[in-house]
Amino acid sequence: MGIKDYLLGRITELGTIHMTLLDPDKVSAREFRELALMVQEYGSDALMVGGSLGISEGQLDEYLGAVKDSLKIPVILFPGSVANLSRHADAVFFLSVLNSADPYFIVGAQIQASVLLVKRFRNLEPISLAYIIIGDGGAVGYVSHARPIPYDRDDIALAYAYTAQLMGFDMIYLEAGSGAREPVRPRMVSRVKQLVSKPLIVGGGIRDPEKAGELALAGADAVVTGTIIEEKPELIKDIIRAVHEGGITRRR
Ligand code: 1GP
Repeated sequence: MGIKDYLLGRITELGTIHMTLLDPDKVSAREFRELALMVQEYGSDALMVGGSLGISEGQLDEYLGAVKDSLKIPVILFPGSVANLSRHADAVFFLSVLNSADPYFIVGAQIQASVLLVKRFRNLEPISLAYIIIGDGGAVGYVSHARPIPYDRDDIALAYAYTAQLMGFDMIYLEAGSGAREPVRPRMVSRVKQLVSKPLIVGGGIRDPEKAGELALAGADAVVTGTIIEEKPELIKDIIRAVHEGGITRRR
């Protein structure tokens, strides 16, 4: 089974899945391995690997090569640039920053990456992803020249998300930015979810089980956490549980 089908299957089963983002620029190879195995044990549904700055292909190969054989959950690359590809992953979010003001981040990097995917990384399953930057935007918003959508403009987020669906993206990601002071608001998630049927991923600034559960209840198909596992790993088990419980409750 492909990775996209695995994710869709888990979403059907659980309502909302949890994905863990690990940024190789923020942790050592040993910490990366420990954290990856820990979230797998606690029931996170997939590992996303990437970051906006400071990651090379060689580093990705080293980090992923050391843990891949011990992981049963899929590894999905979440690239900050065309240099962030590795044959040791299972899939890649082929992402377009839809609300960037610079065409390079909407389609320019993607045409460069497409050639690499065809010629060098044929084992990576591409999953097309409309990446929509909200609120704070964080490093990714800055680096990708995004014009972040204000936290309270559900109407604009909905317009972007519906556009993404019409354009045929596999999945849609509402991103407040890694380490954002405030996550995407549940009201925005529920408004988007009312009109958009493609899987909706939400991440950025989620630091506790309550907020994670709220976003699942509001309609997120996947909740992503990254920073919290580096800062307070003791919370991650409850966050994963809250996401799954929120999803199951929503579907009742
Ligand atoms: C960033 O949405 C992810 O791309 C995760 O954000 O690091 O704030 O959890 P955090």
